Amino acid sequence: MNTLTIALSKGRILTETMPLLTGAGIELCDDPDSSRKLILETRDALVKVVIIRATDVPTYVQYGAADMGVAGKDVLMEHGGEGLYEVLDLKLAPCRLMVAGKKGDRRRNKRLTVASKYANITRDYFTARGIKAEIIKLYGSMELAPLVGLSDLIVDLVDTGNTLKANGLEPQELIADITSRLIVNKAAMKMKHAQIQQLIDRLAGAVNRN
Ligand code: PRT
Ligand code: MG
Repeated sequence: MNTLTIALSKGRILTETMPLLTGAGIELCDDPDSSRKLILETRDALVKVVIIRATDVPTYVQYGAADMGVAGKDVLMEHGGEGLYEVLDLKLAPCRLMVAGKKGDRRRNKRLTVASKYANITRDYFTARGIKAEIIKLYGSMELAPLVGLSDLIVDLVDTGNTLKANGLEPQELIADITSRLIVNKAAMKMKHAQIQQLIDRLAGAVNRN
């Protein structure tokens, strides 16, 4: 039997994935919320969990540093999906990836600027619609950009819509419905097929019971 490494990110992905892993028979030895370890052992000596930044999960899986991982569809779309399979919709952390702008402001400047941490998705979205847009890459607090004149629009995740509303913004166009997905390294899928398939099946069972 081979070792299996699963990449997860702290925050909502870890919180929401934990019960599914437990349902699939994988239990962590340490409490991930209090532990500062980046590699967590499980009760199964062959299965380890690594804790990394959400946007780094596809990269670890792509290069085989982790065999599998859990990432939001937003993060996967932005990464592009090279070197990995998206094998299961875990139906966790649902939200919408949207274009948003100042409330009531539907003007489209000739030179449109859009701020987002999803630079690739944003570029593809506007290009596909024949709209020339300058993309400004940010790493957080996108909602601020239109308020201080950095951009006309933003592309960001929306759940309740409260964050947009609190900043005088409104959702304007839906780019994609988002949930968390289970991803698997392409080579690992071949080399460790039986083990990985068994875990996928167990997780699928846990998703259906969730
Ligand atoms: O925080 P960090 O920079 O380390 O990484 P991260 O922000 O990528 O991680 P995390 O844990 O915040 O998000 C992980 C994944 O959760 C995302 O990739 C999404 O797939 C998913 N998810 C689901 C969300 C939300 N819902 C969400 N609402 N991620 C972020 N948000 C943020 C959104 O960016 C905005 O700032 O919440 C705010 C909007 O929420 P509402 O309810 O006010 O609309
Ligand atoms: Mg965050």
